[in-house]
Amino acid sequence: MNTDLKALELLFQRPLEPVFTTRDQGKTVFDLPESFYTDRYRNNSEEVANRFSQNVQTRIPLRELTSVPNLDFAAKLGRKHQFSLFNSLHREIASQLVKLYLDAPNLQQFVSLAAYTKDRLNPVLFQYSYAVAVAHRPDTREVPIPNISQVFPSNFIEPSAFQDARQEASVVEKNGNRAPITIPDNYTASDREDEQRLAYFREDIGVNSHHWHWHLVYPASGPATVVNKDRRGELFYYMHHQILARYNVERFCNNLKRVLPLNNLREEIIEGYFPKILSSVNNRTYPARISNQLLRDVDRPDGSIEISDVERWRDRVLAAIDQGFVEDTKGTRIPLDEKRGIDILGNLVEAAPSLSVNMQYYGNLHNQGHNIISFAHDPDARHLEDFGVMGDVTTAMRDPIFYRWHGFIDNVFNKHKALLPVYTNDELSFNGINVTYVEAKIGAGPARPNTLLTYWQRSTANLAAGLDFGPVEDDTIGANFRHLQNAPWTYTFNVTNSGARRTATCRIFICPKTDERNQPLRLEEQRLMAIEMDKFTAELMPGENTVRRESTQSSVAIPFERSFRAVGVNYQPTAADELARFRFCGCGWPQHLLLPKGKPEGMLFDLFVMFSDYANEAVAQPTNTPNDACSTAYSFCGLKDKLYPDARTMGFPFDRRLPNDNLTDFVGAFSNMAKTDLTIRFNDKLVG
Ligand code: CUO
Repeated sequence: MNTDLKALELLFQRPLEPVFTTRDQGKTVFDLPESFYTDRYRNNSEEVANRFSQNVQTRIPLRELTSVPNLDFAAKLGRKHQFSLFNSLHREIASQLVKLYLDAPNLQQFVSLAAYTKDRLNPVLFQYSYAVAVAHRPDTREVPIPNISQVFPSNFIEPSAFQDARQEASVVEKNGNRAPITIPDNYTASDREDEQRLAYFREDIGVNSHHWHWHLVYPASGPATVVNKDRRGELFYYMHHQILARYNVERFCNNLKRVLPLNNLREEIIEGYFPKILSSVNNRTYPARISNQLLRDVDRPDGSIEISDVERWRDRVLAAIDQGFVEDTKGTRIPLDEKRGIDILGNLVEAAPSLSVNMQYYGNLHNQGHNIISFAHDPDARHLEDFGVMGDVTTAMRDPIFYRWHGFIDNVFNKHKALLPVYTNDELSFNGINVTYVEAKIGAGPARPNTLLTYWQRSTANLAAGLDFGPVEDDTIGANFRHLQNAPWTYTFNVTNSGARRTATCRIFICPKTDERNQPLRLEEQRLMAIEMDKFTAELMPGENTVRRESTQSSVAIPFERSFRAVGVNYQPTAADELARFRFCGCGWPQHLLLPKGKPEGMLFDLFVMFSDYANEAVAQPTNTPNDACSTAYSFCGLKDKLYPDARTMGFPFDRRLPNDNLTDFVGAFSNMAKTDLTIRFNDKLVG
């Protein structure tokens, strides 16, 4: 790897330490031009440089900047302030910064610019904007972007465990055998709090880093090349819709009823949440929200929001949905039709300023909801408290209120979808294709078909990239934590093709059959909680076909190693294809949560499969470069630098109303579909 690319990689390490400190386990240091030192160190830059040069093996010289940027635009966000992508001011600052990085004329200047700006900006703002730039510059494709949990581990780890890490790091010599630190299983609440039953899902490190990664791949603000991606508004709807479907099903598994969408911002919020994690920038705990908190207007130095604003935007968006069109700034009506309607709505509801058809009128609904909720504990800043976890994409999914707010947002989208025509037979069928058998079975042995297993597992992930304290010059501090796991399985489908060879898209979903009280669900309820498990193309030869697919190949999930990739040069493969795989790979649902937990006594689901005609669904890509090796979780994350690979609307066929009342009739009416009962059994033991 050339030294510029290596320099970029090293700039992700030790986010809170000055740029002149050593990186790469003390082996590497940057040779900085005098002008790069901030005022604090400028007078003794030589001494500082010497101090960090001992035992160094590699020095990476950085060039002078051809033009020194004016960073005044970022001055409003102090170095010790929390940074939030939901805050319009912060987002605007990040957007300018991303533009600055993308505009750097060449790789050397980009490296210098990043190194120069790093210590002059809020560290989270820097890491975010820098990661967006690295992900989008054509000359930085080989640079792996570390997982956010590795850059800012304190946002993910219970602080007492964090303290253990400091101790372990200072006591045990580097390269000695440091014990992994253990994150306790249930640390945010006791079982008096019903919502605690879902803590394993909400506080999962993989879930939260997926969410952060998704918003990194699909930022709402910034240069058009970064923001204006194919179907990003629709994907905003769909990725969050699937999170809600999964969360609701997960609630059934734990005998809790569906999420109550937060339709009324004037009602007390029943759910309290005490996050017990530390802010990375100022070492304070994220503020808590007590139970039965009332939301109030926010009036703070960096922005005001009135609840009535949010209500007005909500009513306008809902009215537009009822009317079937939105109006742009010139008053032109844009229909919310079957294909583009959801994409327009996604960008308008989120809202992405440059993509919303009329931000002035439809406002900033989703983001400002996050903000009002995140300041519930101190809406006018009289206690000088920062935002709670809802204010940050890194941490929002930990809080039960996330799902109530996004439940409301999802309902808005679902209202639009429910007004579209029912799918017709033509749209749903695939003539000549008959699915005769469906099975999901664990492993190759004699396991019982259609019974899948979940259990607890403890794993260790390396979170050392962000441990920038004390004398650590090592990168081997592991965090050991418990998470749900599933036993891998194989799908088998038998398909008869009575015509010529066809290419099909195979779509696999699981739908809950009953609610938390064991009452059967109607198809209209089931379809809104249908969990996408996989989607892939299959060749169907004339006659009998057997289609097999492994659960680990899923188009929604990424493997554990990718959710928790170790970073740093030691881990980096050298072969080109391996290196490609190592790139920006963190977006994707964690494989260990691919399957809902189920119940100890077994919980019944419908396993649904549909083969549809790929000829109607194929997307012609503008270039025929092969897919990026990381583009495997394309259902949720799209393909890197390409168009979304399925021309159907996301969630097809469950995104719209269906012609039947129950799933059995629906599947019975179409030979290209089939279903079977699937049992998910949860073994309440720690395995492996
Ligand atoms: Cu992902 Cu609200 O959009 O958190």
